[in-house]
Amino acid sequence: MGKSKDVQSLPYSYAALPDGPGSVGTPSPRPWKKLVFGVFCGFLIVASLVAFQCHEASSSNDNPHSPDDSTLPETSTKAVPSSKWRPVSRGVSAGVSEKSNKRLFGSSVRESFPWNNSMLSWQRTAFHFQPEKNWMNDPNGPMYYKGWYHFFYQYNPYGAIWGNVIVWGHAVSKDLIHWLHLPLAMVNDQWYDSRGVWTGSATILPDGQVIMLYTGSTNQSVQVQNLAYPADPSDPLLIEWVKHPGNPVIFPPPGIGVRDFRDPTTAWLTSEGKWRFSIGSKVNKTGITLVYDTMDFKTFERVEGVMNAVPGTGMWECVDFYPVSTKSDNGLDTSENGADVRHVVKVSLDEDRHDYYAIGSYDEKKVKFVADDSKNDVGIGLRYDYGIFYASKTFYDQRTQRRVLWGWIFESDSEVADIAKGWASVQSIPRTVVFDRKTGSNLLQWPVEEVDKLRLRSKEFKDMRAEPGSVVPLDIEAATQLDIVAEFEINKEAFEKAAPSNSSYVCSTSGGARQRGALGPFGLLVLADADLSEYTPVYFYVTKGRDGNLKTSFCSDQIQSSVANDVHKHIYGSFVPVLKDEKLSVRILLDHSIVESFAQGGRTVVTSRVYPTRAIYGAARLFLFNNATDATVTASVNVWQMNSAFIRPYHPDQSI
Ligand code: DQQ
Repeated sequence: MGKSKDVQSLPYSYAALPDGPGSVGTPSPRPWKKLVFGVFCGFLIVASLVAFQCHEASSSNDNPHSPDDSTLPETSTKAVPSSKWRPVSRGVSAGVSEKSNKRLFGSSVRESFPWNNSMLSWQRTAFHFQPEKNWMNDPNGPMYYKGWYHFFYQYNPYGAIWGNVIVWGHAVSKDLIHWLHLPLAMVNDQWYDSRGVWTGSATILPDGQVIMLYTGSTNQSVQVQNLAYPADPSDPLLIEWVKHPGNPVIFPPPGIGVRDFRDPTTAWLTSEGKWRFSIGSKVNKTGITLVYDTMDFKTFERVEGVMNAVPGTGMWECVDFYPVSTKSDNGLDTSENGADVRHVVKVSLDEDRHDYYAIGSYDEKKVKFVADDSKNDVGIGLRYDYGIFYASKTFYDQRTQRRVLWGWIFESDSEVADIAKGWASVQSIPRTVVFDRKTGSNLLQWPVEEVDKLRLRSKEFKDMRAEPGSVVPLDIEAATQLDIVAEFEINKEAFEKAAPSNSSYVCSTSGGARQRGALGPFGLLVLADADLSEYTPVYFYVTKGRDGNLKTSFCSDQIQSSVANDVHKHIYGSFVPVLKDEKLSVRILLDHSIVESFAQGGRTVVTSRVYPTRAIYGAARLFLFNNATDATVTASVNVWQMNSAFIRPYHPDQSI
């Protein structure tokens, strides 16, 4: 019927490439349905909330489209602004960027929230990878070997903070979801890694041999590169590791700071048969990739110059370099090159703890990477994730011909709370990474398909209509372990009526989900309690430019996520490309304190950590919301309850 059809002819800001699937086929129109009972209930809630808002509405409303009668209430405890937090100096003094949570300072926030055991226990995730206890950070050396996925990670065996010492934890899985914890793979038992067995990558040679290259922080805190091998390559679990007797194999070269030389990549083959890899560094404020060649992983030759450099970006940690296919969604082995291949360089910026990537060309002869779009060069443009996601690493999964991405999701609560709960950090759901053949300018990330095996019962809410300023409860049995897939459409009249504007919408600074505009925000409230004293909106916000084109932002707002005063409360997000004829779509993996959200098939991803105190266990609820002033939103939402994954220690006598 009318409204869905209207949506198809809207002036999108992004045009599909001529042969892109975005330009063929049209979404089948959905008939408008009568209001469901839930919507009616929603209006009742809205009515009460609007009344509530009379007292609570923010007075700092400077958006001409935004009356201060937001549907969404403000929690009674104000968020502590980021300026009230200062870093803990532990990482920096050890020659690496700040790894721990910032600490609150200022007298007004000295007293932390009275967290109790039940609140803290609830935060532990059910299907994201975590060690049994203590601190974890970067993913290291992921690979598929003899029928097992191997995952290594930076780990403090002595506590829930970065420091003491960092060694390599190790776990294996048949499906990237259920994990067996193995003994530590490598500990700091040599002078060249006594201050830390830091990040590294695996390379599988054509004969099946595994080479692990990693950074050691020496007894003098010099960053050197080392080799390790499986002690018994016939053991599919690779339980024992030996360090190369000739370690360290590479020292910081002249002109490079001894604490600015870390995290070797997986090696790739050149056409001359040499193995090549990169190590991140910086010169003054310019982030750089140093390159080394080797024939035999015994002697190494520094390639003059750098593969790429971007001024002003600072130290590049955890560089990743890999090819993507422009013709297929299959992943490519790291050594692939040639026609229909683009290359990706990813860096983890020490300065702001975000992972940035660029797509471009790699010239093997000149040993140079050039980004396709210099404005979106590495470190200044696209990010994997606009929330919390750092020190990531991909590997080529030869079992399924896909490239899989892991990222470290750190905490955004206080270190005191981490110590109380006995653990800190989770890993992202492993994500497949492919080149977006529709836009031609970004990657797509998507949870590996094995995640779907955790789906239990589902409940579908079709064609839910959310009027401007409404909150609609989605009646599900429980709301803490969910896989949510939702699509949204806005009525065409609202687009036409919306006043064009030059002002841009920026998730982090435009007021969050309570700030109303003509065409947004709308989306879902996750981890909400029935009274909406706590809630986390994951939402779209559409604006109309002076050229008449629409621009869409995708955001996740932590401001009202918890009444606790000692957790970070940011608004994350970014622009998301929406092609002609595409509906707005999102998939959210909600797993206790982690909310991982993928918009438009994974073009823009936002991961956040959330620490509610009331919207937990059976009290957690899910709502559809539309806080736009003019747009009417039609949403279809499918919600699966998610099973817990088995993530437990391996016992040597168990059969595998
Ligand atoms: N983490 C490791 C370093 C790396 C950093 C130390 C990134 O090798 O640069 O734990 O988070």
